[in-house]
Amino acid sequence: MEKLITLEEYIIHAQNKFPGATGDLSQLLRDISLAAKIISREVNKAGITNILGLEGSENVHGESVKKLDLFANEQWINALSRSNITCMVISEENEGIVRLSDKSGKYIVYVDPLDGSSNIDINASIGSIFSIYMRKDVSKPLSESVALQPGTEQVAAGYVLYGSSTVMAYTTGLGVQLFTLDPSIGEFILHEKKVRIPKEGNIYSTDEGSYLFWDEALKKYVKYCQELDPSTNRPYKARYIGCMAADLHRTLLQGGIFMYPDSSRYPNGKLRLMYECNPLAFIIEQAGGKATDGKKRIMEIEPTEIHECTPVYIGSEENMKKLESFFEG
Ligand code: AHM
Ligand code: MG
Repeated sequence: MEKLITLEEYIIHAQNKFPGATGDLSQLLRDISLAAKIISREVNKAGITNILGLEGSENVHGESVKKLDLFANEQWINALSRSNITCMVISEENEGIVRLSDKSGKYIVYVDPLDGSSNIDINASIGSIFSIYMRKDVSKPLSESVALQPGTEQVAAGYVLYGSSTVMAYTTGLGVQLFTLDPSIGEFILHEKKVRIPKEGNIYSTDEGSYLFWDEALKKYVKYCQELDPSTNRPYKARYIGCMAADLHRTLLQGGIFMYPDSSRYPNGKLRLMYECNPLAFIIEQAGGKATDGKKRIMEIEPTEIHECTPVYIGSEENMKKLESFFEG
């Protein structure tokens, strides 16, 4: 029988390859996995404990907040406060930065604690997305500007998907590792090392109901995806879960393209640069794919606000090249 490797074991093994490593990032990833396990447990029993449903308040973007969003946010902040290595957290659910008790912590963590929250009430997949940066200058007081770094500076990033099973994918810049939670023993078990996204896929993923609001080039590209041409595997399939972490997990494993464009309805797109697009761009690039805002690499965007939105096109190399050829005209 093949030996099972837990996330804990894998992290220690990876850390041992770097003789000078302090172990702080390893500890941070362990803390994150604790938040993931607690949220996973709660997501699974959400229906029974009546935790589902609207909380009644609105988040900083004017969207209604559900109970599970608040619970997940709390779990993330608690987990990140455990080890005194994170100085601040920026969460989709908090308008400003959240300063943690140890102001000397060397990491800054961005998180979308419960991505795809409109899926909560229908028992469809939801996720958490995280992105970790170094605090560059410890002498500077903690502020939004300290947290604003381009995605290329990410030290690690990943997501947890609460689907038919709970999976966690992360990267520290050395490929993407994928783990599956075995709830019977409460451990994430290594599922795949150095995951590679297929070079090309035949799935496109976008909210096509917004077609009328799109630019002509995107309309033409989506029509291209729907044309009949067996030599290029077309027509593609359309798949859209409405949870970016879930749509990206499928894209990572099966290839294809995910798009949340700018449009006359959302001039800057709807998805958040710092805790949705950058971390998932890091994952997809590490797996051999590409991520852009239609013009430039997502991870090279210089952020100006912690909650800013960006259009995003992300997926397999060949699908992205094709899309770009439509955008270039
Ligand atoms: P959320 O983080 O508030 O749940 O919103 C982000 C989600 C993404 O996961 C998903 O890709 C997108 O919103 C779906 O938006 P839409 O309903 O406009 O298609
Ligand atoms: Mg989200």
